[in-house]
Amino acid sequence: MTVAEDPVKLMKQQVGKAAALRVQSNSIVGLGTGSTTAYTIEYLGDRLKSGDLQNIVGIPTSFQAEVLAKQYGIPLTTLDAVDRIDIAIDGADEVDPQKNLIKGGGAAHTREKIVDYLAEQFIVVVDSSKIVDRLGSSFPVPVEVIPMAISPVMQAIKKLGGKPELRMGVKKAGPVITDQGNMVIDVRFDAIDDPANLEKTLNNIPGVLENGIFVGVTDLVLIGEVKDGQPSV
Ligand code: ABF
Repeated sequence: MTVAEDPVKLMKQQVGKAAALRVQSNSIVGLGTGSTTAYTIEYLGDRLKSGDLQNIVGIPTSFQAEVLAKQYGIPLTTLDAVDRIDIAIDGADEVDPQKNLIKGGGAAHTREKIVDYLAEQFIVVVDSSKIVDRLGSSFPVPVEVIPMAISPVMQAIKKLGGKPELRMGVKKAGPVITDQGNMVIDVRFDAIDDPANLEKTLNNIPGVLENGIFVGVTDLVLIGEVKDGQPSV
């Protein structure tokens, strides 16, 4: 008996593959984090193996992306060794009509923002559930915070009208720790009318390293969806 493939998984594979097909040989590629971008990384490895793609190097946006890239045979480099990033491909948690994003569900938004903003072309790969009319509708804003500043940062966020919650690990055994050794506060806002201003305001709070609001940086959004049980991009 054949087991039907999960349509959501198939859709993530399709949209991740569609992004990978946009990478040209001799490129420096920002490698994003998350389950959708994982398929992009896998397919870039397949293209290298088949000879369809030559001579690319990746800049990972997280330890997870680094491990996947090594697993699929993508050579890696660092920002010290390159003078440009040709294309970055990454996931997102929310995308608004202006292509502004909330990212950071994977607690990787600090390195993602560095790489994604440097890229000549930044492509976002999402499933249709991530598309919103206004940021903050369904996903909180992740804020990476230096551990010693958790309490004052939470107080400052409450004064802004946010509802902060320290992100705990899978079994709530303790807080999530980022690749930088910091913690993440997830902040719900009733309405984010000016994401550009909120991004700056949050990052100006002493103790905040970076938040997951990405404004005016996305060049292309590839949206996967499942129609009649079939994935499409
Ligand atoms: C990462 O990908 C995060 O910024 C974002 O939260 C996540 C989305 O992951 P998925 O593709 O698994 O939905 O870039």
